[in-house]
Amino acid sequence: MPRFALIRLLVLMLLGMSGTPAAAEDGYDLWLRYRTVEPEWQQRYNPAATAIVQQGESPTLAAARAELERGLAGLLGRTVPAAREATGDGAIILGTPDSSPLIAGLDLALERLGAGGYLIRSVTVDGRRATVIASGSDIGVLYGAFRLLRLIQTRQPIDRLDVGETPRLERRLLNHWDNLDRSVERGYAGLSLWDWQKLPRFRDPRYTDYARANASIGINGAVLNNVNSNADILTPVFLEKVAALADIFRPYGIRVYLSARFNAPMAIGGLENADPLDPRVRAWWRAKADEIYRLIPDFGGFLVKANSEGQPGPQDFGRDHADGANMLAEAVAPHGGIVMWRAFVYSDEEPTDRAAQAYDEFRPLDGRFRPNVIVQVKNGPIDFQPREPFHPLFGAMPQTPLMMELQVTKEYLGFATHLAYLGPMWEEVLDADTFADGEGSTVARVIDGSLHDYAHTGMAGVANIGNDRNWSGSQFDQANWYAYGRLAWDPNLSARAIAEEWTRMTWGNDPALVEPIVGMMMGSHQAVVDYMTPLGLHHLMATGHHYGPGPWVDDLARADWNPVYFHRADREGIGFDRTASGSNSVSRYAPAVASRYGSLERVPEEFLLWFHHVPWDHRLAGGRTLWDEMIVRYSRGVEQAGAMRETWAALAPRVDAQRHAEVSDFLAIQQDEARWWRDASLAYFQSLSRRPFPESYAPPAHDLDYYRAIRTPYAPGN
Ligand code: GCV
Repeated sequence: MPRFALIRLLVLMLLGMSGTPAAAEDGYDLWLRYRTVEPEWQQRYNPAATAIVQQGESPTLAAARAELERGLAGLLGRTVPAAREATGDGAIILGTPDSSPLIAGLDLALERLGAGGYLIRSVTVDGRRATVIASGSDIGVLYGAFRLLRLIQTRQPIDRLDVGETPRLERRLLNHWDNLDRSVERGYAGLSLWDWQKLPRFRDPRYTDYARANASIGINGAVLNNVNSNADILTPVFLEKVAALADIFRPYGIRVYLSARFNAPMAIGGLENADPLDPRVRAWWRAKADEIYRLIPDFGGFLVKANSEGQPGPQDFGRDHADGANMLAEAVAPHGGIVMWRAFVYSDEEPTDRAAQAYDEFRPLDGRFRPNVIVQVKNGPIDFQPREPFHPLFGAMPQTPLMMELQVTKEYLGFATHLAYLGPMWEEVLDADTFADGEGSTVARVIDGSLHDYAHTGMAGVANIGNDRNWSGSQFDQANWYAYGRLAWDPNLSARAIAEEWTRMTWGNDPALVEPIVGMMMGSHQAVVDYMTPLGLHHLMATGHHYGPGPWVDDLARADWNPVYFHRADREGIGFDRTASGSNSVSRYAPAVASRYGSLERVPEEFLLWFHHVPWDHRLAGGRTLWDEMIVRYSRGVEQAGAMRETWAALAPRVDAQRHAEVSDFLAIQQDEARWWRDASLAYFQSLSRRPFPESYAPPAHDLDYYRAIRTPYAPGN
């Protein structure tokens, strides 16, 4: 019997003796479960939560009060009444100085908190002990309410509080790649949440829960439709639906944005061209912006994918990205809107390495964008691969605000069934030093604006949300939504601290639960890298849907769509030479970074094959040959997947049955697919390296033809 099965059996026997675990849950409540705290904590919290005192009224303050009522009722197991005045000890007083005389009287110096910032402090009001949640803005109060609840959810004391926080980034957005027919590009969690057919009349209560979840982590904007966009979203019929969603999200501080199709003036406007310098085209966009703002006064602005993967753009009319972005920026500027112009571009006419193309196209445009344009750059230079070095544009555009785009949905990391917590991957890129302005010029400092004094700052996360009951397609993918929001609030947070916070709120506070779950999460990203693309390999997946391995693929129309283009394996070695002897895309980094990445001796091993073509027998720092090291890493990834399964099996007594079973099944899928990735990849690479497997490492279960013949045409998300 395999070890995990044995553990599971033992656990079930144990359960038989000790009763059943907590009631079934399906994950709908996310990290806002508000399950009742243990009696000793109830006793500690009770005196500090006797009433919820709110003076003044607004939809956002009402949302804050409602969340406190709901959260405290669940956590403390009793109703905490709402009141207008604090009449005894233990009131929670929330509001702004403008709306609450009580808060105005406390003289809290809230001016120093920036937009959305809040203060939670234990105070005495007229001799009575109270906790104040105060902010200069209603939305700050809502963020503070969620924070107080989080303190209780994670079992922190709340009797002597002095917590102040302000989001470090201005725009903290989700990008939904949702189509108007409710399919979701790279979505693994069911259909789009937006039920366009029934909007605007039917306002699904789930929209409010979506807004609550986002507000709880500080997300303040949502781009509702796919960047591969359909111009119909800009027609009056759809704008009414968009306005309905905007109305629902507004109390939660979430503004809506839309992906604009660049040739919309032709597609829905009857114009003959979409040239950004044509006065009729400019007038069309201005009128369209006016129409949108009449319906949605706080509309955030446009996101644009242009001249990339077949999308129309200014280059179709002989213009450049700045011309295109500035035209849209001009249209939304009078209303306070912004344009997020994506730098994910690569051209089929361009013979240079894809890793250099965005840099080569955008860097010369630095300083040419209007002030309300932000250029949106993916974390790495290729395309959300399991691991990429940071994008060389970070640090290279001091006069243009850059925001970072992360992919929360796991297109290249095992869809929703593989457990891969992405916090460590994002932390790695945020901590990377661009050396743009000497040592310490981290990517985090580029995007929080402190390095180049940007007028706008932001982060975008490609959402992993759909209409599955558990929202994200799996219980653990909720952690990626959560971690994304927390890092967008503060890019300096640690991935481990976020994992712990999320675990406590999502699974429970028992250390016997928290430690193993956080341990699994923290090792999970490296495990996926190991069994899919170790040592800097990238873009090895099957075509189209990107499900499963396809390192042998060499027949696609464009060279740089083929895995063989990226790994360049042959009889001699493997890897993409991006140094001066190859594509030289390493030269796009600042000299200190370029010299490190460009040196075979000094390049970090995790990026070895990203930057270098290396002979199979090259010895790595640990003493193994490259070929042997690849086998060790691929195998290590599979072992780690198995270890996660065992860890999880042992947690059965401490986790509700439904969620436990779902995660167990998914981990089994992950282990099988990890083996598939390892075996298929190594069978293929061995056909080129012609080297044996080191002793004690099993060869692939099947021959190469077997893996090459696997077809999965109906894999989701395509
Ligand atoms: C929305 C990758 C994905 C595409 C996606 C594109 C992008 O190529 O596979 O589905 O398109 O990135 O970010 O624009």
